[in-house]
Amino acid sequence: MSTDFVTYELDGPIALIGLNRPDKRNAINEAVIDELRAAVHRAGEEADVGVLHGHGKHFCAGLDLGEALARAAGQTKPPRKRKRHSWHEVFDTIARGPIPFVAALHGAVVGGGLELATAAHVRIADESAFFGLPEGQRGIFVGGGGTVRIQRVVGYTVMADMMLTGRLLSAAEGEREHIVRYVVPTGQALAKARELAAVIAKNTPDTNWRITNLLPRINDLSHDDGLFVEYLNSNMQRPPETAERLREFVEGRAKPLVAPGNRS
Ligand code: 1HE
Repeated sequence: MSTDFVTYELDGPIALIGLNRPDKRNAINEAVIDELRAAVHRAGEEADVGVLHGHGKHFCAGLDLGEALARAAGQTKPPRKRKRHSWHEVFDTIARGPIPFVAALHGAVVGGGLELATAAHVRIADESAFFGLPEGQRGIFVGGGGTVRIQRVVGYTVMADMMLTGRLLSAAEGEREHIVRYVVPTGQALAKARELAAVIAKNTPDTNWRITNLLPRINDLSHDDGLFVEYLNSNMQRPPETAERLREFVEGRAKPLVAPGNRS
């Protein structure tokens, strides 16, 4: 499936989902969100891991400001019925859906682009990447889950600085603030994302689901409630694969863990 604004490719257990509106720097309008929703749902059905990336020179310039202007100028009618914000719904399906997502970031990762990136579980930047929240300069506010998701990643102090002063962070600064966990040379983010996605795809889907769905929810709970939910989780039925994996280790057939200093 490849639509106008979002490309989709299945490579074994990995679904590659690419923002494909390079002439507008992959700015997100409602059509992009609709195509992204379809791609993310499809990936959840047929892949074990998803990779988000952007075509062209930038990952994503955030909200389509032309569409935002039409709304701000009262040219679009308010909805008769209220429903869940489309960005929240789609980004939450990425963050808390059936499969983990890896994001390959380059160029501008700003506003809604950063909100989308932080919905992914593992984030890689190449050296061209920069991060920003220019909502203050545009007279708007984050609305794609950033108040919750970006704030939890970088903390209030960093987010307030980015929003109030318009400060842009380099790839290295993004790594320092936990926006990304890997920085690679320019042009190599997607290759690294595919490599890590292949590693993640080797975990059982059940464990991946617990990592992406249970861990962040427990993070929102009190100490006591967190331990209680962890206890309930440990009593949840496990797939047959779990016993196979444990047997592999007990019978000496599992691959040994290699400490970082000893990798060849
Ligand atoms: C756009 C958008 C956009 C580019 N909406 N059309 N986001 C921003 O405030 C970022 C705005 N964009 C930029 O600052 C720059 O475009 C970039 C730094 C990302 C890239 O610069 P550059 O020199 O490569 O491209 P450009 O020449 O600025 O833009 C190329 C075209 O893309 C141009 O259109 P053209 O018809 O004149 O060719 C731009 O108008 C268009 N374009 N970005 C619409 N964002 C749910 S709340 C989330 C709130 C936010 O996301 S706020 C952040 C908004």
